[in-house]
Amino acid sequence: MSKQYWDEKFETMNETGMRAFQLEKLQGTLQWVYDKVPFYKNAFDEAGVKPSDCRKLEDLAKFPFTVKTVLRDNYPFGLCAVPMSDVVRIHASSGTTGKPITGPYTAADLEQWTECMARGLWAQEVRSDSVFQNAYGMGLFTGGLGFLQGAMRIGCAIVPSGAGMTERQILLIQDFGTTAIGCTPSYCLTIIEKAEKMGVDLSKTKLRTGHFGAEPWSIEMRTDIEKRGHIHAYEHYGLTELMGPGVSFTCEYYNIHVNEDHVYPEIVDPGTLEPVPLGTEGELVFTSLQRRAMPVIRYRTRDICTLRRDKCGCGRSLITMDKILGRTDDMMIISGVNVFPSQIETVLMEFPQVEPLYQIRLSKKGYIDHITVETEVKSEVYQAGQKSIDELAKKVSSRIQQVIGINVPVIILPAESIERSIGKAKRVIDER
Ligand code: DLL
Repeated sequence: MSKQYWDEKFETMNETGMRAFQLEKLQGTLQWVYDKVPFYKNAFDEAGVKPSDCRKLEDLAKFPFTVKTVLRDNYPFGLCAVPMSDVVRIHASSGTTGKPITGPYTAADLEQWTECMARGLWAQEVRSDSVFQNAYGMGLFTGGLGFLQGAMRIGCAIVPSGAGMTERQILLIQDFGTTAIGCTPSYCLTIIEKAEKMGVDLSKTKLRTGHFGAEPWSIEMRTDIEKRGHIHAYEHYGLTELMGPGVSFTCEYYNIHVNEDHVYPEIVDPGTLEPVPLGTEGELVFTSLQRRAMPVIRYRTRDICTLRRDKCGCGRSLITMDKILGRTDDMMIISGVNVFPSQIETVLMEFPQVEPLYQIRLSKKGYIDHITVETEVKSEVYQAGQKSIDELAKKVSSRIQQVIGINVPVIILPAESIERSIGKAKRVIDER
């Protein structure tokens, strides 16, 4: 029988032990950035704090936040704490606006990242006899190589298919006996849809698990993927600024465990920026505990989330985070109501006739912001004619009104009109 945990010591450490470990690493990291990175020295001095002021974990709240613009302003290596001779890899996030965010790693940073990835994949049934099809984008994006390293560490057979060429992905699943696939959830849906069109029954293949992440997705979408793909859908969360994927992972109970011996999480109220108690929703903030090339201190992720320290059936004591509700950047304020795309997705997915292919279009009519939801539906609805299309659109719209409290016109688009995702799906089209 194979071991239950990849790294039992840390995955099942009691809270007192974990906090002591975190404090020691945190003190070391604060001193490291203070000594090595002028930006942090200035920021700490300005805030009137010294690394030695951090005597308990709660003292971290005295230290200033780091925000994305700081990373952009210091592009490419202004926040790097080691000489280039100690850097062995540089990743970057594509970033939709402006310059990318860089992620340099020392050899030790890479090693830790690999361990975090192996830990997550192991918790998700990946073993040395697995065939892992890695359909994350390979390259500067941290997804591809992050999953490659973790799967390599476990020693499974890796199929580095990369993102795209969907028909070929399906052939590989069939011919290579893929048991596990890694990609974004929206790309998995693209693959499932293509398999259905090709008449390939995925339940007849060896595929059993999916390892999804890099974008928000609702529980309803996860259920849809599990049903249509005949797999257990696991999740990974992470960001380039911290290491990439490997920050947290789901166990068999769908709880998202944070690798809190490597990253220290906090939730702050996005308005007041004060830390909030466990169980309260807010903005997720992370401090790296062990990285050397580019640690981040109190990095505001803009991801909206809740942390919990509930007992999990898997036996891991690592703190858990809820599914990400969305990013503060993606939050729309419609008629004074805060709405995240994932909330709209949840309502859409209540309707079995609706495909998980949708877009939210924001436009301006005069001074007023206007929102419409465009979605594709199952072929039966199109075949039944315009009347049933209109009826469905009305029903979905009134359900959105009921659940979210705003009037959102729903437009049913002809089949194949929404672009299929191979990476992170673009849900919001802002024409304002
Ligand atoms: O997306 C790293 C990653 C790759 C994670 C593969 C998981 C799997 P970035 O491109 O820097 O890094 O984007 C980071 O993506 O702040 C979240 O807003 C979002 N994100 C990542 N994972 C999830 C998830 C990678 N599981 C940003 N659920 C983050 C919701 C996610 N959002």
